[in-house]
Amino acid sequence: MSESEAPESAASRCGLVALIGRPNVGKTTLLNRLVGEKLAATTRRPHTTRNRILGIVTEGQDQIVLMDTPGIDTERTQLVNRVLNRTASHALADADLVCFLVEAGQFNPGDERIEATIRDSGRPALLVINKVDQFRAKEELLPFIEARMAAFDYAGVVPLSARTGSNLEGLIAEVRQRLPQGPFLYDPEQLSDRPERFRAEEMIRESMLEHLGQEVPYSVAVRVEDWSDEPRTTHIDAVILVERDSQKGIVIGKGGQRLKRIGQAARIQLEQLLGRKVMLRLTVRVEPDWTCNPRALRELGIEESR
Ligand SMILES: Nc1nc2c(ncn2[C@@H]2O[C@H](COP(=O)(O)OP(=O)(O)OP(=O)(O)O)[C@@H](O)[C@H]2O)c(=O)[nH]1
Ligand SMILES: [Mg+2]
Repeated sequence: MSESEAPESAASRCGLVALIGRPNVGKTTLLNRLVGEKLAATTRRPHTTRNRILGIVTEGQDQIVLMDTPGIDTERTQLVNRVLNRTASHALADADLVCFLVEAGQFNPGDERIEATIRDSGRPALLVINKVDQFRAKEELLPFIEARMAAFDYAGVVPLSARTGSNLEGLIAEVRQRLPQGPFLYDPEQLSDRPERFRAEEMIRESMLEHLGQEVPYSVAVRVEDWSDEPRTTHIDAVILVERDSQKGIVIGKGGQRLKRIGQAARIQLEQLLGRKVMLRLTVRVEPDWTCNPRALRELGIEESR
């Protein structure tokens, strides 16, 4: 910290905290919980998160800037996956502290590779053991923790449940202790670096993934094309992008029924987000092989900007 900084910032602490882990371990659920608002989509499916998303938690003199990241999957080689992995590793490089999320009682080769990457990064890391609510044999958690501590010198271990919210305060306390001194990076009122439009796209995408079976892979994207706030209602036009005609048919469903349900569920979430009535119009468009196209990835905001 430079000596010219205002004295009132001298006591404050602020740090970048990366949420890193395999797909589907609950990183975004944890982010939304810690911030107290739904910032980004969470689903049962792996590869839900596509971008680095900041969530900001300010308590007293401390500001925690959480970086949610796409789940790291080193087995897939498709362009979109390479981009997602890169986004996660850049977040790791920028972090003051890493929260390495794993699922209680599970540690597979994917986790091992991520642990090795964290070790190589030289960043201090907390092992965050999520989903303890569904881990019945709680006494088995101890050997699990011991094995991890033997493998890597974690700064701390925090078992919690992002879904039920149990022991979130334990994580906050561990993180706060390790924040570097420095001025806040964001206004204390601010919760995210993402505009409402992004959050709206995430809610539509979440609704879509929840209403689709396994037949449409995660290669769907949502883009809000028009947004107008009128006195009583917000009108939102959004496009759902798929890669193939067959996928378009699946998203629309028989007689348009599925698309209608996707829209209804998303509208309810959007009305909660905006606190007003929403008219949502959804269209499905085919953009062939967008997950392999660097330009399309950039246009969708998936190729990161640092
Ligand atoms: N039982 C239980 N389920 C959880 C918990 N936290 C998250 N989940 C579920 O795990 C699934 C994945 O959650 P996400 O938050 O989308 O996981 P993620 O790590 O962000 O996944 P990617 O974005 O794909 O990397 C969802 O179905 C969540 O509801 C938890 O504490 N307990
Ligand atoms: Mg996620």
